Amino acid sequence: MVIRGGQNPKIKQLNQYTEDVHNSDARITSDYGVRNSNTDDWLKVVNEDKTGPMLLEDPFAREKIHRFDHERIPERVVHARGTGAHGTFKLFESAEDVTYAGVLTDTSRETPVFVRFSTVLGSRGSADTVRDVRGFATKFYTKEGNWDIVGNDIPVFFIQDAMKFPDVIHAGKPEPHNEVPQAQTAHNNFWDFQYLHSEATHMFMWAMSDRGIPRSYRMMQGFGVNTFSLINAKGERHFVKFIWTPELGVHSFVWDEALKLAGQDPDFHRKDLHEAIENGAFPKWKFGLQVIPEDKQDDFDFDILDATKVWPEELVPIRYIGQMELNRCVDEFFPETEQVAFCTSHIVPGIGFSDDPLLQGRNFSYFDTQLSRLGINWQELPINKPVCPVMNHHRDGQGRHKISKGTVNYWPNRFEAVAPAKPEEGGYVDYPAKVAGIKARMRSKKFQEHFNQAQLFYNSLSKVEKMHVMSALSFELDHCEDPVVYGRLTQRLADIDLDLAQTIAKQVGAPVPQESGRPNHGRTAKGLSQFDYMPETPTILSRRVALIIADGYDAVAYNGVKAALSAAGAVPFTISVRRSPIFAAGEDQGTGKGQKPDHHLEGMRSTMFDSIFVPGGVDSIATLRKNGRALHWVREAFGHLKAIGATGEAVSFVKDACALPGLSFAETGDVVDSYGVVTSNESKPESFKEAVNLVKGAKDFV
Ligand code: HDE
Repeated sequence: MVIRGGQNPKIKQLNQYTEDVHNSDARITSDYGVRNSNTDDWLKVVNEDKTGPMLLEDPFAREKIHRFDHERIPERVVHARGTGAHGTFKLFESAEDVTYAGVLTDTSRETPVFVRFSTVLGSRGSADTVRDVRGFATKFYTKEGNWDIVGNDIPVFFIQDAMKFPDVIHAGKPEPHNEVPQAQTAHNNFWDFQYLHSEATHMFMWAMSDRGIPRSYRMMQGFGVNTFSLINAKGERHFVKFIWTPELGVHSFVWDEALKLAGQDPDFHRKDLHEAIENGAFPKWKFGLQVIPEDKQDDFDFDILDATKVWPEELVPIRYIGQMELNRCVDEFFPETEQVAFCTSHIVPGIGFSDDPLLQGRNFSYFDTQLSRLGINWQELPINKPVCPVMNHHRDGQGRHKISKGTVNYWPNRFEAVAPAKPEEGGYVDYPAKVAGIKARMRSKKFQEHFNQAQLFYNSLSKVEKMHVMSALSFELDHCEDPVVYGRLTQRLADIDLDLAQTIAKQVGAPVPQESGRPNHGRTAKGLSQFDYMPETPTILSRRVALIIADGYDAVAYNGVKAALSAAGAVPFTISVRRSPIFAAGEDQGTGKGQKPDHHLEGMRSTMFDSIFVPGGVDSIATLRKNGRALHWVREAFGHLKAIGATGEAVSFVKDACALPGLSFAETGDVVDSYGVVTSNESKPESFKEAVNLVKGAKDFV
């Protein structure tokens, strides 16, 4: 059953524009309403053979072709590939000490939201699982107007000043001469730029970490990145950063999985979000604030307006005050996910900007880009329309929907019609910040320091995360043919950590740096490693587990594990050699119903699942042993550090498939946990529970 969650005011508003194609007795009409009796043949002058020239006068044919010719709008210049969902935001603690924004103070409210997740560099048809930063853009439809947090899954950015944005994006996008590569940072121009802009060092370390290849949009953090401000009822200002932390914990792929999935299932993340929501496993994020009072803004060794820096949690703790749940998929992709338009400049009373030079530029850019994507009346499109009243003297422009009745369209007017709101009526009041200075193209002194936090980030990673950064950098630089590019970048790594630089230099064939550019300060901070964001209680919720069987499988083990998985909220899939029914040991193939698998072994790959389980059964295992793809499934899952369960005859099958010298699984019938593999020679209920617990063990999902 499809669960349609979230009957909030925004959904009710959208329903006015929604028509149900399936439950309608309507007939096809032209766009001007005339019923159409033939949608397949263009009007022609025909001879006896029923052939002849087509007539341009045919309004139905021309309308159909014209509509088709104009279906495409420009894709987003960045973040073109994405997917979205509706949900609600609920506050559990009022932040009235720092803001008077209703959405952050009224704990009785449920604010409708729309979230769009995205990659950055790829075009609209590119793969989901590429190494890239992920966009995490949220539109809150508040009672005081729309508020957008247009964030990423990484808390810092490549550049400090918005004027550099076209350069960083040109350098990352496909190269101009051959439009290669698609959705990749692994090329000369990207790394050339990174070296030439030392301010990008911190961010590229994040992008090369596991954060660049999230397991799911549901398992990543979101950061507003820029510094905004909050104003409270007393008129005091605090600087603020916004943070989303997922209830499921922060998890990633290993690179080999991500690479393979990009070909095997380019829509993996899109489908993952959709399936979870349709199955009722609504993803949730805690919403947090990091707040700095105005008079403390100079207390740090970094500039709090510099978007290439984090505010370490030890210095500025995160205060979680709310929760967002995504509970409804879109009805149609284009009018909702493609036409949704975010603007950093969309803020509501009680929230303000800061002088963060990246934010100031973004405030200009987002509105501007919507003009070329959607036209001047883009805020009237259903998905962008606020749920509160919108009234003003703006008029006309392409695609205007609204009809404003009356004789005046300016203010002031003799009727005093549609007047500005007073502050007590909720009118937006700008914070009276003092500004003085000279006109100059400059950045503050603290903006010049670019390496402290790159070191802090690297130092704070676990050993395995550091290894992943190393292999990511070696992969990327191996794809750069220009020795100037990989040689220079390797030198840059010595500004972070000498061991890192030397390892990469050897790997990619660059001159090996002998000295650190600057000694590693050795400091660490919490909240940077993904291990700091394991779920509070390990959970298997919404994880995909493949049960691999063939004819003659052990039904007790199969049914036991399947039931245990479903009970724990995981999603079991049965995979076999064919998709027609499979018969259990002892089941009569003539009279038995068999078990219809969800997929066959060739249709899917182990990469599409979080864990696999192989029940025993003499004949089943004999068949799987002879099946190269089945062996590959198990071996590949093992290589990707996934939890594997096996019972009975499957124990030795799994052991042989993994074929690693020195790896010993218990042959005694006891349950063991060895390299993430749980086996039992008997199909005992404890082993099913153990298998489920192992899958839950968050360590196996890092
Ligand atoms: Fe964006 N960015 N950006 N960006 N950005 C766009 O706006 C831009 C930046 C982010 O799902 C564009 O509507 C400039 C930081 C997301 O629709 C464009 C600068 C962060 C999305 C644009 C930045 C982001 C965009 C393209 C440097 C993380 C997708 C289409 C000053 C905090 C939103 C569009 C969606 C999209 C400009 C930097 C996140 C061109 C000039 C930093 C999640 O306006």
